[in-house]
Amino acid sequence: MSAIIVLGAQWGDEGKGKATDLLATTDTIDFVVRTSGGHNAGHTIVVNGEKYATHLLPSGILTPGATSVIGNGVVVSPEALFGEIDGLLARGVDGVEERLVVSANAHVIASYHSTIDKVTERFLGHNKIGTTGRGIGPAYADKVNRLGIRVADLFDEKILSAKVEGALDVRNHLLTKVYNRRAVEADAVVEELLSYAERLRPMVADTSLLLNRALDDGRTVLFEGAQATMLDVDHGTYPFVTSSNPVAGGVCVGAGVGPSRVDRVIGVIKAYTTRVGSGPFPTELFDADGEKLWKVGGEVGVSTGRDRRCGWYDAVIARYAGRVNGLTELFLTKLDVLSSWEKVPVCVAYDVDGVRHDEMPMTQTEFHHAKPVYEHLDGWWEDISGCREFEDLPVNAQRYVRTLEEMSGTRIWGVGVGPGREQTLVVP
Ligand code: 2SA
Ligand code: GDP
Ligand code: MG
Repeated sequence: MSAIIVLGAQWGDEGKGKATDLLATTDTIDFVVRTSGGHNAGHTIVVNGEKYATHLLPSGILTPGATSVIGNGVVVSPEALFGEIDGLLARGVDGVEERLVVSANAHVIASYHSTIDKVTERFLGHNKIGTTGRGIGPAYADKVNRLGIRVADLFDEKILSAKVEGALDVRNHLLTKVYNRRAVEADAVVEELLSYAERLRPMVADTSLLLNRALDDGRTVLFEGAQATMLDVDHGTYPFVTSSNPVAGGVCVGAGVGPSRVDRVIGVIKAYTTRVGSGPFPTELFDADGEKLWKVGGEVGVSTGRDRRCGWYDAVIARYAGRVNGLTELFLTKLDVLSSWEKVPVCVAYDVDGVRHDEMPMTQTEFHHAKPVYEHLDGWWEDISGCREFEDLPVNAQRYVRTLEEMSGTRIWGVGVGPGREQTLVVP
């Protein structure tokens, strides 16, 4: 039995898609499972120079022989799901629907959720979260408010109509009275959701049962995180977070698998830091270095095309992610982006109003005031994208990895030196 969690250790876009894909192609992985978030995610996989992006689908959909699972903790837009499936089929990826299983208990994102997401952001103005506008927050809010629609509801028109009407009683009040928008018609929503039901039906199952049985049978299950630790609704930079729990504990909830079954928890972390959307970011750069990281790293959102904010590596965040997730390993990506700096600053602590914090401050107010305390590590000039062994790296790049490992408190098992599947080194 082997259950492996791959999750984001920073603010997302660390290269989880590549890490998942790499594991799925080097080990025999039977199931790749999404457990939180929805089509707000954007995971890039580069296979033989060809680029794929998955959003709602697990990256494992590109691995022949692996079954992809959308767990109960995910919020599913049927429109986005079939759009993504059709996109892959059009590119010649075979058997997508046959290799996909969707939890009957996953919640559904309907068009009114994205409408509410977008108007709420407009209403918030300068205080906006910078969401992807995909309806993620409103769908999770309905779930917690017990106003949600679950995948299983699409197969019973009577129940579906009653639930949509119940949800819209509440949501239309907000739309018409607070946001001054037109009410959403329940019939149109029901009709739209029913239009997906027959195509969806063969994929729907009790995914918790499926995964637990698979683990009982000694199969290997890879849980692919979406978003990241610092975007977690409990452990992230609240309220500038997504509305789910991307941390390791959330994986168990979102899959219906107990924590005692998990063998490895791998945190994917960039050799620097990025963030998309609003919220505090202590090591953010507003100078030529930030511009260079953005440009060389190609830091543009995979789902929305938004520019990502860039900054140096933050070891305080790495330690925090190690702690709240119980990380067993780190996978360090994009080391190649750092070639050609004389010195590379790394944040080792924060200065909060004159007080040094070696660990994450307790409150968000303190975190908003955190100024990075840097150590400056020696850089390197060589292009490392062709390196395939750790020893092939320039000495200063090796030292950078070893120092990050020490500062972060978690063993680094792999390093990415380019977007391709093969551009990876194993750290001895
Ligand atoms: P939401 O839409 O409610 O989840 O937004 C809330 C916050 O979560 C952030 N968020 C993300 N951050 C990084 N990457 C994400 N996925 C896409 C990508 C993002 C894109 O892979 O590039 O294309 O813009 C992602 N999804 C959500 C979001 O920026 C808000 O800060
Ligand atoms: P995810 O959301 O964590 O799966 O990450 P994204 O796909 O949103 O963003 C990561 C980006 O970095 C993608 O464009 C990847 O192709 C790219 N990438 C991943 N690992 C590496 C690496 O080691 N080096 C470089 N240069 N790019 C990488
Ligand atoms: Mg991403």
